[in-house]
Amino acid sequence: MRSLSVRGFVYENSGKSHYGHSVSRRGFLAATSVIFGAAVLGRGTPARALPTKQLADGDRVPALVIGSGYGGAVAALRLAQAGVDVAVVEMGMSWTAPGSDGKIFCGMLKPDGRSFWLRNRTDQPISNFAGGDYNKDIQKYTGVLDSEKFSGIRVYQGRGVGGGSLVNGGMAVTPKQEYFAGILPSVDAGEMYSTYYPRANAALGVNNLDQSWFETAECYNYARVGRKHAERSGFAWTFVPNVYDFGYMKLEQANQATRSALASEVIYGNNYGKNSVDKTYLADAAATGKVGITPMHQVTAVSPTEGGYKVEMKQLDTSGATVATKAVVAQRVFFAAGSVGTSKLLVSMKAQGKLPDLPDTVGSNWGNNGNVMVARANHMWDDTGSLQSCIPCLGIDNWADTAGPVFAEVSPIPAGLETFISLYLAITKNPNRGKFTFNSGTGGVDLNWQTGWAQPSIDAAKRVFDKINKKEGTIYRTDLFGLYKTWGDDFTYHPLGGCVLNQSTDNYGRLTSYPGLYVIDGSLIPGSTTVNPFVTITALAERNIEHIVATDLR
Ligand code: FAE
Repeated sequence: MRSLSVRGFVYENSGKSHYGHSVSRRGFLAATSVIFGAAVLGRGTPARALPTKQLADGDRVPALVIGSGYGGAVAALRLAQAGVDVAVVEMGMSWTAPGSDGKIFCGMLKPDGRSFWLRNRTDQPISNFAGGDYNKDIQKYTGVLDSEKFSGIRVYQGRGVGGGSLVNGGMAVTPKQEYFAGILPSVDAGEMYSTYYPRANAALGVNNLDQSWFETAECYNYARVGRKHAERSGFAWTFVPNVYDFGYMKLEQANQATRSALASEVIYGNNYGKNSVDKTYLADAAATGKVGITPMHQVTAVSPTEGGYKVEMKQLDTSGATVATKAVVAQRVFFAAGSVGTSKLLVSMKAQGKLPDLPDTVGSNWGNNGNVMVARANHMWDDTGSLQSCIPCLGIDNWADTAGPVFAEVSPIPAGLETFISLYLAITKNPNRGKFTFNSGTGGVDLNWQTGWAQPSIDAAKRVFDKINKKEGTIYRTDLFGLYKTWGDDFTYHPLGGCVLNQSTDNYGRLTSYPGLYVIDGSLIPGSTTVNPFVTITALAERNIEHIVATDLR
């Protein structure tokens, strides 16, 4: 058994792992203590303002991190703890100031400009309802959720200090060890499961739901219906840990705390309850006094220069207009702009001759984690509830079905009224992989994904949901992802790959043709994690940065 101190708590792990997570009782208590500390802070008060330290044109910094999601937050904290001054550059806002309604984030039922990144109209995953377009006009603003459109697929991503952790469902899933070993065979899986997954889970503040509370909680009626239907068709299911504070959710359900998960808040941000990385890793990084965060700055170029790398960026205002351009010099640069952001930067730097020696594999091996969404229409006696927690808490685990592995989270439809709908986000084993290429005509980067490539995912999901429909005498809803469209097959929440570990980088994320350049985000993972990805992204970042600090910085 190994132990380590995380945020002042001793964390131990049992070395055992299973679907869900692997914490010993002591480790769990440590993790939940972290949670409750953070939750008390979050209750009724805006998030802590992280220190923003705007980079100035001509600055020189020892380390610069592009992006402030999971990979970026891990890099910032561990570099700072190793004594390195770190500049984090984030294109989105620092989400700490409340709007005119007193809230930092808007809810899903009344989206405004805060919801989407620079759009005049929302682009919701559930785009339609009962024959009507469910999207709404909004003010163009640097909102927290981006729906980035490529041919054949829209990729949802978080924008802001905290990256995807601001908008995601918080599902903190550790894949089975043998599945992980199949995805990244060059990584010592034993070490990942004994050291880095536990470290990530503890630092992220992962906690478990009280199962006896779950059995009667009004807000999880929809999950109990999803579980019942899975069980009746013979499918395994599992509870899923989360970074949302389930203790806080209990108070919401009991009307003793301001509602967030129970107030239709999630994909446009949670005002309370969720331990996004701005409240965990980044808060700890800031507390070292060695990390400055520069929000609303988008990195546009990286190229070698005397003393390191020139990093060019544009400063944005909330309309998306460029208000300044800056260039700084960094001794080391960590690409943590997410699978799409990092891939786009590297592919265009190679094509434009700024980093010509990057390997040809850069931009390739991109996947959507096999994402496909689907909904079923239940009978009137299977009401799913008008009050639904936006934080999913269980999944149907049919991954062992080699003819079509599926891990399907039972998702909420937080419409505020009874819909009798069971909604699922299925993660499947889809072998198709896309490639990012530079488009010299537009100056942008394209992705060659085709919507038809989702077919293996649909086929796998049908093996589960056709069976459930047959058993229950129910049908698919065809009105949520378009008109007469059953499958949400043209978008993903889980972009992965584009700069794969031990292929485009060395086995620790170094871009070896350019000493001092590193990749440390979801682009390292080749298209699939078999479950929701952020715990794996975080654990891999922990592994890589530990090695880099020990070998490159000492
Ligand atoms: P990410 O968190 O995306 O951070 C990248 C950051 O870089 C962002 O803040 C960008 O704004 C910023 N950036 C990009 N380009 C630039 C640039 N040029 N200059 C400066 N900054 C830049 O990357 N995963 C789970 O495991 N469980 C869930 O329940 C879950 N639910 C999700 C729900 C939604 C709606 C979405 C969108 C995602 C969900 N995910 C979930 C996926 C998860 O959030 C995602 O895998 C991670 O956030 C990816 O982490 P990275 O560090 O790779």
